[in-house]
Amino acid sequence: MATETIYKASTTAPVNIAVVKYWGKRDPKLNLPTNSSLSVTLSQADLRTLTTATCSATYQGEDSLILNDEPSDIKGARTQACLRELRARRAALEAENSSLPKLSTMPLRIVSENNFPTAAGLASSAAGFAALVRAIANLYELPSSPTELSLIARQGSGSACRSLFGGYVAWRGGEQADGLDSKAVEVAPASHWPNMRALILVVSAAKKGVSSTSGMQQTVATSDLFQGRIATVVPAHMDKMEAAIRDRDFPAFAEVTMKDSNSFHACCMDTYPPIYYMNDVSRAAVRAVEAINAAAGKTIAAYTFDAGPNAVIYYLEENSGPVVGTFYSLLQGTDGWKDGAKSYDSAAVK
Ligand code: 2P0
Repeated sequence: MATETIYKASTTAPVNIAVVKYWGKRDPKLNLPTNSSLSVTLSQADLRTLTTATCSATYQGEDSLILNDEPSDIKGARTQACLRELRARRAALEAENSSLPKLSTMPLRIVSENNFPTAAGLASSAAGFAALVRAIANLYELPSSPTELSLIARQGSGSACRSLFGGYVAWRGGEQADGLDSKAVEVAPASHWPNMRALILVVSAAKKGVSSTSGMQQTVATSDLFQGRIATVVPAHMDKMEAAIRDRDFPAFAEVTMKDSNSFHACCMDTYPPIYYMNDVSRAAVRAVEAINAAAGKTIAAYTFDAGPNAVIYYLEENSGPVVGTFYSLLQGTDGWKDGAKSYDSAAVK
């Protein structure tokens, strides 16, 4: 019988690492940012979330979420906002076409897993919310483009809106109070600059001391430096970064990447009380990149750091030898560099 059918859809979503950082909300409820941002999507072969969504009239009780084999909270306001939006879109389709099964009224069961340790200190919320939104959109057969889905994923986690695309992705911050212009767009497909690579150095797998959500709100409320960042620094970085990607100009890409990371961490330190995400090993990684570039006589590596001490080093595949090899040998002598530090070498845009 049709009522016993279990409807099912699966999808994967990649991790993205910003080269112009999102930090600051102008509307915490709708998750609207103070500034635009831009990221590079990492290869799904290395780092991705796989999510399966099912629904059935035979399911009892409420919606449920299993994350990496553990029951997880689905009641959070952010997850609920995504589910509400997806259900409303499905209900609209069902209202237009009465022959469609009423999936919008059925309990959802969502199962999600990462192919990298959640505790690796890598941002998992971006891939997680992107996969959740796309899996349910597929289940509901919504005729939505990645950009339309980015409007929903953004409400789960800001950076998630950028994980609906591969390649080089901008999140246009937008100006409207309703957030309908705050969405992700593709700047260039992966194939445009396919030799981009990312080396991820997991300095610490510990959960971060100050969450991004609360850290960025403290920065918005207390940092004077931040006002300059959103007024002039980020708009200039967005323009330069889009030109660097268009021209496949690695030195320009690298300079903006490193300066934007520095600007973001400077604003964290200018937050009152200050927020320190980078540690001694992070700083040693900065110096190692500087040494690699000095030895090469040109910029062949770029560092960036998110809301934690882990380093992401961007470089081009043809420079793997001097970048990856030298990076490890330079860090070996660093205090705090532990055998436990792990790295993922990922095609950034496959
Ligand atoms: C980014 N980060 O652009 C920046 C750089 C961290 C540093 O996006 O509150 O987890 O869920 O919207 O997306 C981390 O912030 O924050 C982040 P919420 P999210 O990748």
